[in-house]
Amino acid sequence: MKFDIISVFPELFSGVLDCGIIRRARQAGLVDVRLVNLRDFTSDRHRSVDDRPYGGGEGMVFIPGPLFDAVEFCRATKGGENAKVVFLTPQGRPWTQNMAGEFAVIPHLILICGRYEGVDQRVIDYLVDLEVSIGDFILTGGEIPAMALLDSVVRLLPGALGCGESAVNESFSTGLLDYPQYTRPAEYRGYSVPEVLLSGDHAKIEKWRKEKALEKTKRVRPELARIFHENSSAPAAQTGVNTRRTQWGDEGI
Ligand code: 4FV
Repeated sequence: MKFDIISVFPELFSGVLDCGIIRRARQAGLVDVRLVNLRDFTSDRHRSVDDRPYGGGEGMVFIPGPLFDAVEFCRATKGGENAKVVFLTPQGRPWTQNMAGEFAVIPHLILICGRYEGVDQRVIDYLVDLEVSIGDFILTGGEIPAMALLDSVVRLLPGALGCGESAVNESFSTGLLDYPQYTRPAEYRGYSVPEVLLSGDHAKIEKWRKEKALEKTKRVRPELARIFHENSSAPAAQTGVNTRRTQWGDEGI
């Protein structure tokens, strides 16, 4: 899989690319990430990438030229003619685990990281395939959202997660938040691990984990619990909406 990341601060990505699972996936050739400096596509001696908004108002806006040239460069140099262009913006579609799964099969992604008030609308209308948001809050730039997208996709690439890690049965892939995790020591400062987890009775452990996951989901994300309930109670044919069976089967809540 290929990523081109267009940014005025490509140096921000070094830490993310040179550590942990992403570093390993790059070394294993599972993913190829190229950082593209937007200023390399400017034409004036000030290497300007932004200008004042038409119609007045605060702040600055990315001008279209350098972005169009940078995307065409990415498309031209890596056989990326069918690359998908993604703009990270609070006005985008909320990023989800399902989308990470969908993106993990796209051969080539070009990510545009905005700054300031955003980009000229003609970039969005004529260059961008999808606008994506990582949440209803405002950051200083699109770089951190791009890192979140990259990280959540790369870890789903076959072979990216080592033996100790699994992308199956994790939060959101089951439709629920995760159940509580415990490890040694069984007693810490008087705080003990739930007996059931030390019982070795896997059916009882499975049941306890389901209850805990549901309990947490109902408390923290009631809307997810409602969807989980609808999905697991209504027969597949009737719902027709992501009727994937959860890991807990469908004996309902
Ligand atoms: C953002 C988000 C985000 C908005 C102004 C960059 C900033 C600045 N991107 N999900 N939330 N972007 O806050 O994706 O240009």
